[in-house]
Amino acid sequence: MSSFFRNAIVRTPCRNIINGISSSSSGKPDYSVSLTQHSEYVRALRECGLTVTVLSPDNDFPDSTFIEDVALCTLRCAVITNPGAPSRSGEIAGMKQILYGFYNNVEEIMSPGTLEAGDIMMVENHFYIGISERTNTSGAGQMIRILEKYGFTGSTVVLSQILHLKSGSSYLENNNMLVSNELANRKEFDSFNRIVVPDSESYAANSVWINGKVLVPEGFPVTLTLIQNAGYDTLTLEVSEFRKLDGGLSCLSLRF
Ligand code: CIR
Repeated sequence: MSSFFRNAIVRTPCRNIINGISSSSSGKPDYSVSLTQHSEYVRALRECGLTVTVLSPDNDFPDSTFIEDVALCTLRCAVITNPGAPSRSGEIAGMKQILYGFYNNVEEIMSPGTLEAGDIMMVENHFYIGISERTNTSGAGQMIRILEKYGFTGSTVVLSQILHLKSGSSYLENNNMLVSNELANRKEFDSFNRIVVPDSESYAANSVWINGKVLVPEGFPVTLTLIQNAGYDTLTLEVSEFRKLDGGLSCLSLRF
């Protein structure tokens, strides 16, 4: 059965976004264009039926618009993470109070565990957790124990090239999984119908299923067609400024 989402939390980009972490050579994001792209994103979330809570920009943290990384929001509990990037660890401040507005149960990942929730892909009641430069085995182990307390299960997927697990994969419900080549032949995902994104469009492996629609980044026509051919309604969004910081569509919201 597909998950149905009602809420999203986003954080407006801050002026300091130009100093966000980046491995790309495509230059710094343009702050004002990032604001426009972000408000289009919020509009798309609303179009998918979500009630969107928009948090104020936090100029102390250049990457704070990538709010997906600081919490995991499930249907039964929320978990505040412990980001592995030192410049992002303070982004969790204030999240507890915000999440208690939606949940009775808010758990936390503790050091030495690190975890960024871009590394977590929810597939019904199971959560795949990427072990990456940002998420270590202690963080993943803590997360799995927390999830088990709430009747969920979790397992790890060791990554070598991508930033986060969801930089290279997206679960589109109905057993369909969009994957980049790095993840296409992983035995962990053998049982899924894998839609493989061509290398030239690997960024589009981070697309987002929301209540029957799939949000796809603008400019990746092959992937868009693959998703449409699998039977989905799609919505494309320009996210060039977030891409300059290795961020994708999923990173910009918590959806639950
Ligand atoms: C970072 O390196 O942390 C940010 N510039 C991008 C985070 C992207 N988040 C995600 O994939 N969930």
